[in-house]
Amino acid sequence: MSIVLYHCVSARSFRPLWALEELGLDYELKMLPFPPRAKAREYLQSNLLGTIPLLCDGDVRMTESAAICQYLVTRYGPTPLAVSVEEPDFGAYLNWLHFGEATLTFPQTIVLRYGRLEPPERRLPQAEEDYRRWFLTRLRGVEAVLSTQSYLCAGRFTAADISVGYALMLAEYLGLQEQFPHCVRAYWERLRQREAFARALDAQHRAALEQGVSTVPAPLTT
Ligand SMILES: N[C@@H](CCC(=O)N[C@@H](CS)C(=O)NCC(=O)O)C(=O)O
Repeated sequence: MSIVLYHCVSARSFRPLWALEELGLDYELKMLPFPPRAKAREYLQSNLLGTIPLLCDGDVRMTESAAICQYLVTRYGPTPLAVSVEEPDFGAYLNWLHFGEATLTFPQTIVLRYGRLEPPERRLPQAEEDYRRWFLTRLRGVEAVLSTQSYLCAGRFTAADISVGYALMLAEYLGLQEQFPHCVRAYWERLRQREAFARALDAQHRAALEQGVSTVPAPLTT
């Protein structure tokens, strides 16, 4: 088995895990406690940033979750999960794929860090509130598209939906789902009904138990 994914329960590495399940590929899941930088120091030898995901596929090593999804669906296609250069929605596909991480996930990491992860004396309620609003404002772009279509682009479920879907999953851990616009909430429900999504949840749970790692989702780790 040549694909190895280093993963923490429900962290950004869930994106490639979900993509692997959608593709039906064989892979090895190596579970780490969160954050690995502090709780699995030996991992720094594999990824000096200490972040997850890390995907190893032969000589290929990647550490960006959206890029790994793009790599997997392109490298192991053809699959409807990828949008090809020839399709009219190729640009929209790349835009949503990266929007999921750069625009929708980044502000949530500020909410998480300064609202929960830092010790009480270092928390910043103003930053938490500002970036919560930032995230919800950016969701308007998703709402505009989903008010007229079921998926973000190309008329079908693609890797872009995995990228944005994980941002919505994280938002749920942060208790923001009540503030999702109606069509975004319906979209998120639709995504989580997917069999591959359920398999990914199951795979991370089983692997965590087998490897003696906490099953508490990374965003809820204190
Ligand atoms: N842009 C990267 C971010 C990777 C990242 O920061 N991952 C977080 C988990 S969601 C992490 O490893 N945090 C632990 C740390 O920063 O030490 C991606 O999309 O994969």
